[in-house]
Amino acid sequence: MNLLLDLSSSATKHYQMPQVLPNHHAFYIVIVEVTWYAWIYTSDVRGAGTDANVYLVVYGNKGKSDEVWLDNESNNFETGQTDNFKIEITDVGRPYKIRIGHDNKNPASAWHLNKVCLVFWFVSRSYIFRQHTKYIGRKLNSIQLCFIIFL
Ligand SMILES: [Ca+2]
Repeated sequence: MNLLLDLSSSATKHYQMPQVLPNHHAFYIVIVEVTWYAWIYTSDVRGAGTDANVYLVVYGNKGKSDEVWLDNESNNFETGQTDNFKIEITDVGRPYKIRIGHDNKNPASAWHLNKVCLVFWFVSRSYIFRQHTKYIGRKLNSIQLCFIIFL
């Protein structure tokens, strides 16, 4: 199934106010946002969980998203825990890479990430980004604060 063909029927379209060019021709900029679910799997190893604020950036064949901060009312990203977020991002096309990291805030900020699963809700298509080799943040004085993970 072609992912790109399905976007138009599932996307939310936002229309900005019309812009007027010097020659008085008006045009509209259409920003298409797409809904994904992001499943974040924190590793089940000692000290894996974090209380820092976590963000996600998705890179696809049509571009990259803004940073999306992942938060809800739960204590997220605890050891062995899976957290699910619904995110609305610009249409990046088919994902091939993500950047996921945190702001190193709060004492227990070190984080050991197992994997990220992005699910395109409309066609139940999923992409799994695996990362389970190291910590980021305030552990062993790691200065790395994000993972860049390819499919
Ligand atoms: Ca936490």
